[in-house]
Amino acid sequence: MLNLLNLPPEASTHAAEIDHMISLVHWLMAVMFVGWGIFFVFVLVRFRKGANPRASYAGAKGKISKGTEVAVALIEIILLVGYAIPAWAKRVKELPPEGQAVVVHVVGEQFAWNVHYPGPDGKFGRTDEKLVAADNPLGLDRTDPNAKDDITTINQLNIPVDRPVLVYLSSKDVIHSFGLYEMRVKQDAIPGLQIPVWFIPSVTTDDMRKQLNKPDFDYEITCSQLCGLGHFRMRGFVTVQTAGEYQKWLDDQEKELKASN
Ligand SMILES: [Cu+2]
Repeated sequence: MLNLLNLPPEASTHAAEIDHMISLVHWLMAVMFVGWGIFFVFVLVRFRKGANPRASYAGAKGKISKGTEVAVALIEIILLVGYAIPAWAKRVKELPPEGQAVVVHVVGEQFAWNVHYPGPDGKFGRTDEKLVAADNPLGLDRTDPNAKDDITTINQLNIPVDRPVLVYLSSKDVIHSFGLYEMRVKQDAIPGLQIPVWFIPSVTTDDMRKQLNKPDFDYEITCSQLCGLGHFRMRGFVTVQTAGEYQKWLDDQEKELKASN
């Protein structure tokens, strides 16, 4: 089924589980589509006017229809209780401990993704909407001691492979949706709320390029919620790196920040 669905490659530890669920739901839909289709044709023939000049007011008497309805309901309950609810509990309700995870803030706006790293001190600096300007889209208060080393990027999220990444999502204007297809991550970004979403990337960008044999492949952040006229160009990139490469990237950002001060 998954081959037929032609889903993007899997690049997070929970992706296979999500795909398994998608596959099961599609199998159920496929069986029901074919089943109901056959039943529809059967009914057209069986109850044609020529064979039934007078309508029957009693309705169907067979047990098959009730049996199928119960079976479909049971399968749906199994999918919900056995797969969807446990997956939700594990994926959404439980967060990785912040000490182990890479924590970033991502703020959507029309039409870009602002990324905020806490810097070497691990503390996010204060942000204030009054400070928002063209060169400070996050409204970061650089006079705050915690903000001095904070790294910010636009449309570029660098993360290390095989470590939990905990993203706190919010939005400056309208509802956006943070979609990382290869990671099987999708979460709305809502103004006034800070919503956590987490995953463990399992394949670096370089390895994925080799795997797909596409040297210019990049993981993307897609806005998955129609958010305005520029929605189509609200597109960011995710670079999944080895621990060493990621540390080097952070150091480079830090150097750049110091140089600009
Ligand atoms: Cu958007």
